[in-house]
Amino acid sequence: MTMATIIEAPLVTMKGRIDGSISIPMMRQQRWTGRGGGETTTMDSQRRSLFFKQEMELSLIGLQNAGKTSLVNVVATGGYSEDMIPTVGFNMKKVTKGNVTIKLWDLGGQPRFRSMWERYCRAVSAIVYVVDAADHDNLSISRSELHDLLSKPSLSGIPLLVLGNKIDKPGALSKEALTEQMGLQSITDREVCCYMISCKNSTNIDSVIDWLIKHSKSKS
Ligand SMILES: Nc1nc2c(ncn2[C@@H]2O[C@H](COP(=O)(O)OP(=O)(O)OP(=O)(O)O)[C@@H](O)[C@H]2O)c(=O)[nH]1
Ligand SMILES: [Mg+2]
Repeated sequence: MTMATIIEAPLVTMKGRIDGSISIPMMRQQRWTGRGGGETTTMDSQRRSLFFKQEMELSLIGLQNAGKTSLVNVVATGGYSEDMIPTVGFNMKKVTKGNVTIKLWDLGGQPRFRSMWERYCRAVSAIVYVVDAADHDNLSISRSELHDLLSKPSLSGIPLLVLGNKIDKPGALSKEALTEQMGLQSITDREVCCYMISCKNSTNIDSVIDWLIKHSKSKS
């Protein structure tokens, strides 16, 4: 897997976000002007697209222990650890893949943080919902939290990527079973995609990255 650039943003506070003082654009494009002043006028559209920097924002949500922070780490650096600290509030990381910069809001999944999920999903290009596919006991809670979130009018139409994580574990659900138990077929008001992944073994992480890049480009 290619290495990525990570930029931490410790100055973004939860208070600042909640009171609206930090605005989050859905997508920004920055034109590369080249060294010579006249170069952009002679580029054909295909060449010019190579020099556009694209940026997208995503929110990662799902119950605690699903593997959201592990996913951020594996996408950003390929690194994986068993020894993770539960996310308190949220973390933000920027990951650059080619000419696409992805701003990832990694939200805490404990019950006390779930009420803020909606606020962090409002302006994103896609919602990534992570499920522990081997944790049968918590699937129905995960399903109802997902459907509650998607019922918010502010989030209508935002594409959804559901990731069944931990498929390295014995007893992990198949994609068909996860799709059924999470009620994904009943979601008809937006694009929905599902991959089964393992952060531990890096299974299908490249497919996830491809999906994310594709969705940043389709919005440009
Ligand atoms: N077996 C296995 N364990 C995993 C996998 N991904 C994550 N884990 C483990 O699951 C635990 C929780 O991972 P986190 O990434 O902290 O989960 P989280 O969703 O960020 O949790 P919160 O921050 O509390 O919402 C850690 O012990 C990880 O090592 C995986 O693919 N396979
Ligand atoms: Mg976390």
